[in-house]
Amino acid sequence: HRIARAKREAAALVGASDRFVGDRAGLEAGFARALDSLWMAFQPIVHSQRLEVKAYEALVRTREPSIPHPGALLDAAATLGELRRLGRRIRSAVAAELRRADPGTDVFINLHADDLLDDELRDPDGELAPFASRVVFEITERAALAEHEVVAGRVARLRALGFRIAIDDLGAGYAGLNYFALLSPDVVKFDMSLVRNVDRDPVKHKLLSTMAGLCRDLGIRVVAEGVETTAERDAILQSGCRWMQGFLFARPGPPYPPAKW
Ligand code: G
Ligand code: MN
Repeated sequence: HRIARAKREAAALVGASDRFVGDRAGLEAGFARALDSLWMAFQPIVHSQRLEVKAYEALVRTREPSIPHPGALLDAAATLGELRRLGRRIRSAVAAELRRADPGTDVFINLHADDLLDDELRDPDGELAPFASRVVFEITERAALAEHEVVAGRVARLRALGFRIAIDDLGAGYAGLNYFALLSPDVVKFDMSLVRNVDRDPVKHKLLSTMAGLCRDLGIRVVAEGVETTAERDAILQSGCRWMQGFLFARPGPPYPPAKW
């Protein structure tokens, strides 16, 4: 019985690795096509009282059907060990847009934890360096960061080059508050899970007000993400957060979508 089970397990393992090898070639080809067809969508970040577009977040998109959304693109890059290549391609695409047509606002760019360890990121001759004073790198608390001293050193170097740092997706349910101490962020973005129905949820409202107050005391700017309704917008304003992003104002689109109210 034990031998039979071992054989079954061995067969399953061999089968699985065969499948992996087959898929890998397909994945590599799909990923290469995704990189070739990569483009950047932009979504406005608005000051919802002054009705001004304050910044744009750059969001990666591809035209490759086998990699239908940014999450799949990041998964493919992680599986293939190509995260840094993807990060470079994204930053290069943003820089190309800024050279082609400069929105004249700040631009927020998502970093993967792995990008922080890429030397290209802190190259003073890098493509984004000329725009450093207007670039804010978003670091999600979803990503596990490397050793904290390493991260702190890399972030300090980015600051020395003039870049700013944002904590992305705060409140999405991952470890988070320690990132305040680690990254000393210039900006904090509240996750849309905190924003959704905040007008009808007193706990979310209290959380947003408290976090917005803490950030104000620390001199950190706050942005509420994923705002979809005017009721959410008004509740967020009441909580003391003025900068917002979401479908209510504009969907992400080719550079540079205007905002509506
Ligand atoms: O993790 P990050 O905050 O970078 O994710 C931004 C994503 O959220 C983008 O893919 C964008 O398309 C999406 N998004 C932006 N605004 C809204 C919104 O109002 N509602 C929803 N459901 N998604 C949004
Ligand atoms: Mn983001």
